[in-house]
Amino acid sequence: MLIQTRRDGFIHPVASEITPRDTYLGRRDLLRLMASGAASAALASWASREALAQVQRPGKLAALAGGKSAVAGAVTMEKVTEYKDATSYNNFYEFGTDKADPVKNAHTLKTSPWTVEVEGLVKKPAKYVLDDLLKLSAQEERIYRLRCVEGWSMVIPWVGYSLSKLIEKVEPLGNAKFVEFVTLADPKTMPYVTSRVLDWPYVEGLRMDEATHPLTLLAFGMYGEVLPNQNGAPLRLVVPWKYGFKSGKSLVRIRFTDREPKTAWNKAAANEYGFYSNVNPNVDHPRWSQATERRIGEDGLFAKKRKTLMFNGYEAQVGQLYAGMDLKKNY
Ligand SMILES: Nc1nc2c(c(=O)[nH]1)N[C@H]1C(S)=C(S)[C@@H](COP(=O)(O)O)O[C@H]1N2
Ligand SMILES: [Mo]
Repeated sequence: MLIQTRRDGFIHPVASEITPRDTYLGRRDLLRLMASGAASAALASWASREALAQVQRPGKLAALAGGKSAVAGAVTMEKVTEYKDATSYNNFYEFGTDKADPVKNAHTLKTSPWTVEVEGLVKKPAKYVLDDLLKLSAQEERIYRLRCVEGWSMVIPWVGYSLSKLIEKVEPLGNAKFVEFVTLADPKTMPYVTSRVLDWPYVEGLRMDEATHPLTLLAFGMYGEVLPNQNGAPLRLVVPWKYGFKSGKSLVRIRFTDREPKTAWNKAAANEYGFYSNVNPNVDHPRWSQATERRIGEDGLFAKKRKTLMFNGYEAQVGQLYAGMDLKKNY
């Protein structure tokens, strides 16, 4: 995600958001560049990522049923991204705006006790403790691509169950049209929620049919283990056909509403981040193309970019949700 801040009425790109070099240079390329002295800053950042990438793994997920998903399209045969890459190159602005910040800083997040409030236009509002949510439905593994609007992607074996299982349980009212997802904003454990980069808490939203689509995953783990803090522990959303930012991390409130929720990125830059945010190679971000993507782990200087697929490759499953909509207007 690229952020902009408003000062004196002007919009400035934030310097740290210019893609750090370690994200597009492979290690060998860096070593070569280092000989020229040009890459010391990038190398420092790479080295700290490498060191921290010996991440302590949080351990087994007790509730994991173990089976692969039966939901159509939920398992890809593509090569899975390495664990160390998926857990050390993150966007989680509550812990800093650099990709290497969350793995360094998110250890302060306290994931227990944890409750999630489900409220708004539902017959059965409820406050769930994490254990009850974990047990609400059988968990399964789904291997989804996650593509960031910044132009990189990963393939991750997530663990969880369809959000629709929780939605069925609380019985939305007929006038519920949207679901708002509110994430934790705790200044004591999240160093950046005192900054002004976003209007905290980080909020996301889906239309009701998107939220109840079987591919929309409430995730508690990845790689067969508990979610690492930097990836959104103890629970997050994964909406595989939308840009990564629609997949809110560390959820604390799920609210059913009749109005389109005001989402964090839309509030920050409405012309750049619309409500829908479907992965769409035909609609450029105002400042760069969305036609291709770089797969994390394949990021050598000369690595070929991949063509971005409509709806991130999930068109067969979700295309009909947008039939008749102008996807240039509803970006
Ligand atoms: N609470 C919260 N959720 C968030 C974000 C964030 O900054 N805060 N970043 C989003 C963005 S821009 C992306 S690309 C994905 C990244 O998920 P990952 O770090 O597990 O790859 O998380 C999304 N969810
Ligand atoms: Mo993102």
